[in-house]
Amino acid sequence: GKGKRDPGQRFRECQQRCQRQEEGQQQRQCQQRCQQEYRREIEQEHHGTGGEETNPQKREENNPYLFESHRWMTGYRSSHGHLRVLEKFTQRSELFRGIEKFRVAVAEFEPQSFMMPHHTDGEAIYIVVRGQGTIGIANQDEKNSFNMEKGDAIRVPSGSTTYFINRDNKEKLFVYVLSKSAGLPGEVRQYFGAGGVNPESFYRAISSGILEKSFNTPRDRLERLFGQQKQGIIVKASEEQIRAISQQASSSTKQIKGETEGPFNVLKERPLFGNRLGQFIVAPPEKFQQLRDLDVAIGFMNISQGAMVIPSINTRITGLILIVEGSGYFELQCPHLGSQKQGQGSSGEKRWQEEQEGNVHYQKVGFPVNVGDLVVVPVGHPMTFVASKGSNLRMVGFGINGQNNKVNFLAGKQSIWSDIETEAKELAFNMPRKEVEEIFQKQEKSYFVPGPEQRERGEEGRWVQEHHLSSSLDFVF
Ligand SMILES: [Cu+2]
Repeated sequence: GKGKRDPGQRFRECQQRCQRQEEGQQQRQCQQRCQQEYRREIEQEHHGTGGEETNPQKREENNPYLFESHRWMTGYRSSHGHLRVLEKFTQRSELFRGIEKFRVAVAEFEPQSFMMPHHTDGEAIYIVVRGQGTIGIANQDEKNSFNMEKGDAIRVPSGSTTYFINRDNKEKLFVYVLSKSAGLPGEVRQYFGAGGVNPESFYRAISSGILEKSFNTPRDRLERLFGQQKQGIIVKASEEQIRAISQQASSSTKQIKGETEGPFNVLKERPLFGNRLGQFIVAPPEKFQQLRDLDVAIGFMNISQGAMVIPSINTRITGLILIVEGSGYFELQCPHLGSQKQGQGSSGEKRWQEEQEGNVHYQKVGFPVNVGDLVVVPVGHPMTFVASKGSNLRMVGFGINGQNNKVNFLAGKQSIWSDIETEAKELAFNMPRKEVEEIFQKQEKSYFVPGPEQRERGEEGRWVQEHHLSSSLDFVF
């Protein structure tokens, strides 16, 4: 039996067990198992213990919007870092057909490490979430390298040979990556020319006769060149090597052939909105040339502990939000899932239906969010984030369809309702004008306000408070 102790206590005991019994990588995996178990219990508690709800596949259909931290797949693992890629969005749900070309990944580098030069068959945008790195980008007749720090973003064109170093000798480097497939939708592959056995170099698959003539070098020497590397995609670099690579790099954006190249710092932008309880900073594609082709915006949001952002909608953007610090609660209202039940009965395959006449229902989808989780915030859907009592909630996101996006607030002083006539409100809510205006004018603040009190006692609230498992990416990845 499960016993009657609360899940939080079980989680802490589970973690302590890991600390006593395991070490290094295994300890981390053990802690991840504790975390998964804890989440499962919390979710079960909330949904009741109906048989269907405990089936993970079923749970995901009910909530395709959350990709928990343990779902990042380790595409490449080595002793000095990882590249973790999220599954294809359409693999999770048909609701994500609109973003099927996009993939996200997180790269983690140990201090003083080097990621092998490679290219991908997709356009990419990199954001440094933590740490200090240097990126090298090489194309025919063109070589650039740039030092990057927290908040720096850079666009890497498809096919460019790219390499990284973490030049700090203490701190890890975390990079959040968006790629857009140029070939098969949602398929983005890495091609390593560098390397040998691990990572496997594609040179090894070139016919040796062709290779010999191309390099003008005997076969046995080439076999040696492409046979030495066995340490994986991220390897340790010496202090001298780090210094040499980062000294050649420039730190700021520069003009090349009329185009700006190099990183720009999103965190230096003026907040789009904010107050002492939170800030939202955006780099829109209108302003940054490098974001224009992909039509992607980059945003950072910080919500102070216990505060929330007033429910709002994005007019054009679908957001791919990575939780980088703290924990909290996310909620959205979805008409697609609201019509799901009718859809299941008639046609087995289709899980949700097109809109039905006069039959709109909004499914509330609410769940705890934690460091390392990815949340998909679909366009047009009302949504909100609440930070837990114990920690600030920090997020970074890519906004697909970034151009001309507006955030429309659904309540508060600066809300869409302040632009709508009293008479229209009177008609809309079938309520005397005095009363309706009184309600709409009651909230004197905008954007960020103190979060709900009942979360200390109430149902969902319990998540928000207790779900403070880990506060840094380090723990999760
Ligand atoms: Cu929906």
